[in-house]
Amino acid sequence: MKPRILVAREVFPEVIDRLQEHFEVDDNQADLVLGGEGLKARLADKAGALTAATDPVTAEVIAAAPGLKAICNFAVGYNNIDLAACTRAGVVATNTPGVLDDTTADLAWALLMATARRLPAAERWLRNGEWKGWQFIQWLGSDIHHATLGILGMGRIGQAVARRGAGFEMKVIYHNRTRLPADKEAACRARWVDKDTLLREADFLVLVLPYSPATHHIIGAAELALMKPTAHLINIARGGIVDDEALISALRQRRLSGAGLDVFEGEPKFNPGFLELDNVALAPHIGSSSRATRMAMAMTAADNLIAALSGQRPPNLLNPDAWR
Ligand code: 8YV
Repeated sequence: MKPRILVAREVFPEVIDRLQEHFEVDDNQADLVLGGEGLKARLADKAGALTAATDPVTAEVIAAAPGLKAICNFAVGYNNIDLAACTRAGVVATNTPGVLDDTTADLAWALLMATARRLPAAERWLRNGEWKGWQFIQWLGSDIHHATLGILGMGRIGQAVARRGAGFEMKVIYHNRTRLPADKEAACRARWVDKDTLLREADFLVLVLPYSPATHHIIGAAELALMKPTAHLINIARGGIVDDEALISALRQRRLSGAGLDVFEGEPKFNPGFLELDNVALAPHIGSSSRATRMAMAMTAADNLIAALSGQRPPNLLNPDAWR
């Protein structure tokens, strides 16, 4: 008999077809958000699951699934998974690093350019019929070319964001706990600086950090106060890394010029204060959302699950102790 697995969110039919070659699949093509209780109920008789960053794989969920062997996230971030609880229960967990780097870096740039040139507000103004005539001094934005691009968190996606800075002849600085080797710094034309210097010097600060208790509100009122009033903040990482209340206050008072945000605290709900601001570009967590990349993410998660449940070490194993 084939092992039974859950696919917790809607995925492309090709992914379900592939999984059905190996497993008895309980899918969720209706895309109901299962939440903790739903996951507990649907995972109880399963050997594995494909999960999204929206699925809370808590210790309680894991405890309710005695036959569970593998949780394969179709996301690079895995703050939705209690990794320690997985390891204790001998459940392997995997993510999808690499396949979404360029697509997510592209969105960082889309948000950066949108906030720099005030596109969302200008478009709303145009659509509202408020464009009565061209003016020389109208919708003045910030220059991107030759500005300083700052990156907090210099993993694969941070490096992809940095490399794109070359086309705009930007100065690139970054902060990361560990400094990159010289060849990678050279490929990104990036210079390591301490965090305060990064905050003080960046014209565009892009956040690309994983979310954890250690990075909760790593950008709050004190950090925002160090930034230039002409600077823009871009968050493509996770809500909770930024203190949204503090950010709204800085943007409202023009202590910060603008922000481009793909992620929010408590999403899909978010602080309604953002809607009152005309100096933000907002997106509904679509960093990796191109068809090709979402397909690659789901197929990578499927590869991990197929490996894990057939006794092979999954390529993107997060908790080697569970494998042992
Ligand atoms: C996901 C992401 O699409 O990979 C991540 O960590 O944030 C996105 O690429 C999203 O989290 C849904 O799983």
